[in-house]
Amino acid sequence: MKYAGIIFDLDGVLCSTDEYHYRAWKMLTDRLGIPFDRKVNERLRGVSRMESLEIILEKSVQKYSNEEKQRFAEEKNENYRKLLSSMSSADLSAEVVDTLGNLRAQKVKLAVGSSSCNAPLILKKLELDSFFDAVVDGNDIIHSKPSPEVFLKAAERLKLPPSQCLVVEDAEAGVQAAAAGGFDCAALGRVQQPVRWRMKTFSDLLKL
Ligand code: B16
Ligand code: MG
Repeated sequence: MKYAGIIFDLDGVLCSTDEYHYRAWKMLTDRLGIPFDRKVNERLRGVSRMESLEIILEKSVQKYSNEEKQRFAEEKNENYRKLLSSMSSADLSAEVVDTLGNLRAQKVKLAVGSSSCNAPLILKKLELDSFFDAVVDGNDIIHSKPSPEVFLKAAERLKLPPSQCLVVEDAEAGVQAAAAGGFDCAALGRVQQPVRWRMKTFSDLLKL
């Protein structure tokens, strides 16, 4: 492993909560009669809750007040947390568990860099809450991805410069954030932008 530290995105990288985000927004948009599909959902990856709502409302004929938007964001989050309620360590794939264990054995410092305010709850459910050397999430930052803030804070907590850390992402916003912070990035999934590494599967990290 050529990197001293790895900063993992959470939703869509360590676990499949990206699907729950989609379903939670879909419940809200169906109720409001706003068109919402997986194509729009791709734009929400890595983006904060309120910014996600603004993207969704681009397709709304009706205009809403800030108070209404606040309530919609809360409703989506309630939907999301209900979907998270049955989550457990069984939702972590064996591949992720084995790969994290292997990296830890190689003494690579490991962090989470997520835009989600629900990251502490998810890590607890996955029984990963005391596994990482650092966790930076939506509660710790002012600017969501594509700002590099979340990754810069994670690197700082690992006591490593960005040049020695790899960011692992599934989102265009996350890849942009990594580049803006001076990090190499490994991308999972349908990311279109150029990245240093393209992963087919999580354990590809062990080939770097
Ligand atoms: P919450 P990540 C991001 O997490 C999700 O990709 C994005 O879809 C979501 O809107 C954002 O967290 C905020 O999440 O509503 O739980 O605070 O991919 O950066 O781990
Ligand atoms: Mg993600």
